[in-house]
Amino acid sequence: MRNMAPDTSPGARRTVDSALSAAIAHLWKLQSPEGSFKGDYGGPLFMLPMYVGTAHAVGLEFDAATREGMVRYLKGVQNKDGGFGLHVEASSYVFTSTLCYVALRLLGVSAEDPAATSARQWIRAHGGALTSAPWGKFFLSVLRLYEYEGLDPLLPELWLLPESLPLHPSHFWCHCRMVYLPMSWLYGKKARIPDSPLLQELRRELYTTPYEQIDWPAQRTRVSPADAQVPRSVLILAANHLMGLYESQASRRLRERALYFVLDHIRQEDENTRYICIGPVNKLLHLLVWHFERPGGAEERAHLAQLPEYLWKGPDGVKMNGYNSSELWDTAFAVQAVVASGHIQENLPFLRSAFDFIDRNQVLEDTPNAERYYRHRSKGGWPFSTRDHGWPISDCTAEGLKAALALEPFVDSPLSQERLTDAVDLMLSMQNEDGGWATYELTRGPKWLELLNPSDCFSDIMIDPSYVECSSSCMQALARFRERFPGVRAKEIDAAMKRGARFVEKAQRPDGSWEGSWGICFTYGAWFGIWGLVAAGYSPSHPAIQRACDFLLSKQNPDGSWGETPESCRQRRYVQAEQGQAVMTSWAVLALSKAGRRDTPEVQRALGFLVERQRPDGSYPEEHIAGLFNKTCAIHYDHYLDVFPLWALSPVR
Ligand code: LAN
Repeated sequence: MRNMAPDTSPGARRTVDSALSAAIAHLWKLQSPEGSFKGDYGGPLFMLPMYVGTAHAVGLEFDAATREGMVRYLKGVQNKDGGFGLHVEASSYVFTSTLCYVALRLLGVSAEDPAATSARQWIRAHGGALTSAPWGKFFLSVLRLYEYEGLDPLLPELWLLPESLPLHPSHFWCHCRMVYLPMSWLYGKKARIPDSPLLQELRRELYTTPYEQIDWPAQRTRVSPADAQVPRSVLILAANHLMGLYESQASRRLRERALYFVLDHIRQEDENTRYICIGPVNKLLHLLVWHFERPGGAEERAHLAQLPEYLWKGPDGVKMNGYNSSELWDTAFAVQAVVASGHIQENLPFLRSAFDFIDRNQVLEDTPNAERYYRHRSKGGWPFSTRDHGWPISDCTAEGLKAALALEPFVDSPLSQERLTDAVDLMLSMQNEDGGWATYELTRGPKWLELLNPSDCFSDIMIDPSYVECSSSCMQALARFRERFPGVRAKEIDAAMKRGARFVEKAQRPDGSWEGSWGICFTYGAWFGIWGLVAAGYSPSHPAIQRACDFLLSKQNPDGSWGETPESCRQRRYVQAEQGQAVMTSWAVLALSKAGRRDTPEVQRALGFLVERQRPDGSYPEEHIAGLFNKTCAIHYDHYLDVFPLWALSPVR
């Protein structure tokens, strides 16, 4: 048996302490001049090819270095079988294989290039582009590489339905709503780019039958098993059939009215976000919309000006980031980690500059005509990236508030009580009836709307339900605020905390775990679950917390580490990585430490793993991807390795 007693000898302590100092020194080297942390936010493999396709559609040429960087990136993420995954660690999908193939060809790679040849072989062996998940077929239609009759209808008229119907898009999760908004405009117009010799070649390359002979309507229900992550329900099959009938005799006047309505909402989103848009996909689709609606006009030019915001140049090439940045989120965590380390005085200039970033990026007002454009209020919130982006998120608001409060004693002009209270009011306004918090808005639609998920490859995109992560962050922030301002919103906060705790307890599985939705997966969930309950006043001896610790300990590797893969989220059960991961180990350490187990041999062993893993310069070697969305798509958070081990090594209690 190994000696499990905690090693608290002076030598061992120094190791943790020196690792901590090295991690802090390394972190500040990455701070941007604005005080924030900006990083690579790649991972999904449908974004860059959509970017390239959009650029081609609007006639935007890349300089040689960018083009070469994109090709290098795409070739680097190609799977051994020739295809491309939904994300960098996934098996090949027809959706992303087709789009990446098209992107390579549009970027000037010849059809005979080995990367193109193997991708084409994989695509053709899987039925060609005809079996791609619908977003791929949609994009190909705009590029004239697929026919609109081969798509299930994306009716702009849905927006004209009575708003009281759950089917009205205003009830959808904002990301879903804002992607299908411009899609419905482009579909309603059957917009597509002019033909060209290259497109003719691509139409031959992507299909196993001659393009002219394809029975397009018959392709609507076809999807490769490689792409079909979410089986189509009877409800969506029926809905698509009905919408197909409608589309064949749609009234032109109604279509015009619907398109007018949709375009107005597109314009409002552009203005609210300074042409950044809520996410990467609707950003590209809006650019396409304006390109077709008013070629060369002011809107298209404004969109083009913000387009490079989404590009990331890394050592592996040029990719599209999954958001305009993850700056606020990363900066808020970095601040909290360093404050938890206790190394505050010697790091004041860095912390102050991070504080200024947080200060400058709080959203100070609601969007104009919020109700009309189905927007929740915004005042007081923090977004995931920057104020310009403008969409506050419950947990980003919470983490922004926590960071601002943590720095309050150390800055010259802390945030006013009024601004802090605005953040609290926003969080209170976002608590759902079930006691939990969703991402950007209140839950607006019933659960059964998920049966209408038309994407095949993303799960849980239709509504914005309560999540353990968002709920925990909000509860932690409310608890911190209550400590600081005991008399302010006291009754409301007390009630919110009780309801929040009930939600978090209910979300816990019988085995003591929480399923994470935005990080991988159960270690991420455990961190939020335990921290949320402790914020609500649960003691470490509470059975829910004990169960959570037991679950974590049952998954610890012999070397003290934890490690999961994206399969944990997709399969919704703990899937061990082949070796320990520093980020997941850190989440587990943070969870167990908050549960009063810092001094146990298990946690000490985990700290030993983190110390061992660290490079002499305080950084950590690359490891598995750790972020995720919609159960199936992983996304890379560049600074998680710089922040979470640092936080875990800190004497947090
Ligand atoms: C994000 C990024 C941030 C993330 C957190 C704040 C970390 C999370 O706690 C709440 C959800 C949120 C805001 C989130 C939701 C889904 C996003 C927007 C993304 C993962 C970034 C990209 C992704 C978006 C949906 C990608 C486009 C694809 C669709 C299926 C619409």
